[in-house]
Parts: sequence; C-alpha cells; structure tokens
Amino acid sequence: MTETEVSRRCLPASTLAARAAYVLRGNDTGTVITAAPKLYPHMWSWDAAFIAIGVAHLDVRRAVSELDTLLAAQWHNGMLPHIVYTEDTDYFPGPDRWGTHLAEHMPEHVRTSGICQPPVHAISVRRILDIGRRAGGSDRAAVEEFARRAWPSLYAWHRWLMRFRTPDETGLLAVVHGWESGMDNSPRWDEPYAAVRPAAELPPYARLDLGMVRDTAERPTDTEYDRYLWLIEEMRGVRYAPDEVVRESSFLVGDVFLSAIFAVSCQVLEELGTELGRPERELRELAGWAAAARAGVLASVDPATGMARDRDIRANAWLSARTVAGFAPLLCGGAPADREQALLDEFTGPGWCGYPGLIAGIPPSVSPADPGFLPRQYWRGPQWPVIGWMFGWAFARHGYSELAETMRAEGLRLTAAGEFGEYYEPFTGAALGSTGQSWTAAVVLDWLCHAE
Ligand code: 2M8
Repeated sequence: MTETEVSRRCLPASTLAARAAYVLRGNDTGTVITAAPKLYPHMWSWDAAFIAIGVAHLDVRRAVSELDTLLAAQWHNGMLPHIVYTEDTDYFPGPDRWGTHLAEHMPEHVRTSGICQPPVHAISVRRILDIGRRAGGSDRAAVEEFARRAWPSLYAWHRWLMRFRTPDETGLLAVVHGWESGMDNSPRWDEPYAAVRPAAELPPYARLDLGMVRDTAERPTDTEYDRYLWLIEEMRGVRYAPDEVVRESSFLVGDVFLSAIFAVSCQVLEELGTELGRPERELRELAGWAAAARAGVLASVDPATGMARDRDIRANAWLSARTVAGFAPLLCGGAPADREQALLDEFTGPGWCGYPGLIAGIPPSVSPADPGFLPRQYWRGPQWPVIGWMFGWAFARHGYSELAETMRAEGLRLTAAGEFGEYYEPFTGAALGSTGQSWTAAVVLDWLCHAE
C-alpha cells in the first residue's frame, strides 16, 4: 500500500478506540506503559501524563498507578525526571550514560535521566479526577484519594521549576537541553545548539534509535546527537546539582512553550488545591508563579509577528524560528483580546492549520510556509497529535469551544487510519517515527470519549 492509500483509510470510531486500547495494553509492562513499543521502551515524563489520561477511560486505577510510578521517581529536590528507566537496554542513552547515580537528589530505588520535561502533570491529574468521578463508585474514591496524595508532589515539582529554572528577569522558565522542551530538534534550538561545542572528551557512543525507524531521515542527525550527549557530559560533571547546571550549561534557553504550560498548570493545581483545602500560602504561591510565567510568555511576543519567542539566555537574544511554540499565549491565556484574536486567526489561517493541502487542521510543528519546513523530519514540520490535544484542551478551558471541537475532529481525522504514529506527514497523513506510540493512542481515546 502506498503512503497516501494508508492515510486515507478511516476506521469507524469503535474500531479506532479498540485499537487504541490494544496499543496501550500492548505497551504495558505491568508497572510502566512504555512511550512506544521499540523506539522508547521506558517511561517519559510528559508522555506518562498524556498516557494516563487515555488509560483513565479504560481503567482509572491503572491510570493512577502509572502516575504513581512517575511520582515515585521524583527527585528529593522536587524534579520530575524526563525518563524513568525500565530494565530494557535497547534505548540510548541509558542510565549509565547519564550517570545520575552521582546526583545527590535521585531516589535510590529508581534509575532516571537527569533532566525534566514540560509540566503537564497537574492537567493530567485534574482530567483523571474528572473521569474517575464520572465513573463513580470505588473508582471515584480511588481517584480522589490519589489527587490528595499527588498534590504535594506536584506542588514540589512546580516549586523546583520556579526555584531553579527562572534564571533571569524575563519570567520565562529555562531549559538546559532541547530534550527538556519535548521538541528535541525543533528549529527553535538551532541557534543555541550551534554554540554547544562537543569536546574531544565526548565518550564514543552508538545510536540505537536509527535501527528502529524505517527511514533514518525522520530522526535527528548525528551532529545533533553529539550536542545532546555533550550537554549530558556537562551536567554529569556537576553531578546534576540544579543551580550549577544552570550556571555551567552551554545551553540555557527561556522556553516559551514550557513556560505557558507551567503557567496554566499552576492555575490548574491552584484550583485543585482550593478544592482539596490546601494551605493558603501554597495556593497564593501557585497563583503568583502562574502570573509570572504568563507575563513572561506575553512579554516575549514579537510585535512584528504576534508570535511568542524563546530567549537564548547565553547569547542574550530573542529567537525567532517560526514554530508552533509561537502560539504559546493561546495555552496560558491572558493576552489582550485583540492580540489573542489575531493569534487565533494566525493559528487557523493559511500559514498554519489552514495551509492548503493539509490532511488535517492540526498545527504542524513548523509552518509549511517556512523555508525550514521539513514534512517528514520529527519536530521540524510533521504534525504531532499530542500538540493538537494540548491546544484543544486549552481552547476548551479558555471558552473557545468551537475551536476545541475542531481540534478534536481534526485530530481524529489525522489519526483515523489507526497506526498511532509518533508524528504525521502533513500532506499525506503518513504515520512517521514509531507506530503504536502510546501518547497518540491516549489522546485519540480521550478525543473519542470526549470527556469535557
Ligand atoms: C522524543 O524524545 C526522546 C528523548 O527524550 C528521543 O528522541 O529519544 C520526544 O518527542 C519527546 O517529546 C518524547 O517525550 C519522547 C518519548 O515519546 O520522544
């Protein structure tokens, strides 16, 4: 079958749901639902949050235990690590390369990476709570008990981000590695990565990811990997002490997308904390953190384009790659009405979701109108269902219910063939990267169950 034929197959909703459930069950090792069957045989932090939402529609307690596994790997200083490793050895870099056993704050019973990922977890807990409450009975009791238990861990996670990742006056939260953004090789990071110079001491390594995808051009290049691994060496050198990492890392960028997620997650956590009767002081802090991060996102907006920008803190310069992250203000809200409307128009217009010829109106990772757009290359052009889900969720939260419904319908159009690709070629709808990707199956289930 050709790519186009595959993409046009459109399964009935019930079959799609059954397949999504099958993928999630298949990727379940019992304690961890791996991010993907072969390419990613471990737990990733933000994947786990989305996966738990999808699983909640099948089995609320399994969703709770997935997040419990992640939270049990939380570092003693509050950081939620970006990977929690299973016993599988088919992924590189593994825990030995990270050398996180050297870190003062890593819990003894787990093996993790030494960086973090976007803080979508409060959003996940909130959604699972709502799904569990609707289910009623003992599910309701279990999920309510979980929310009470998880809240302090989430608060500690947000406090860690605030304490260690707001190194300048912009209000943006900073990442010390492109992997922390979740958008690993996005053009957002090209300039700051150009300043990362792997030294001769970079230990040799063999990539395993290239053997797991059909077309290696869908993955980052070796030059990019050298830089990714050099940053690990730098962090390992300071034993992952968070203030030293920020001081020493040759990559330090205020990440506008992560900051917007942080802002809205702080609000979600504050609302949940109010419901749970958490101390006033903690609730006030969360509101303050949300306001500071939101102000940072809104202040980053380029007056010429209306899009939010990352900030290269090392080079003291705004970054202007034209990526989906520019729509960050739509995630956290708070822009003046006319600017928000202009950004919504841009999002739905011919440069993005309305670009002629797209299979589905989900924002591509880079605008197809941009000269750097590469339709099959990871975070440099393909559409990511999970990003569509994030915007749909935010639209619903901010009262744009029609747009939220559009994201749901278009997300289902993109994924209708039922392969649950990691990402999709925007003009053919071909599933790229890994198939059977858990977070794709999870957001499809959530869209199908439509749990507003
Ligand atoms: C991708 O990232 C990992 C490194 O963290 C990789 O390429 O090996 C990204 O898409 C990231 O956002 C995602 O969480 C992870 C697992 O799905 O894969």
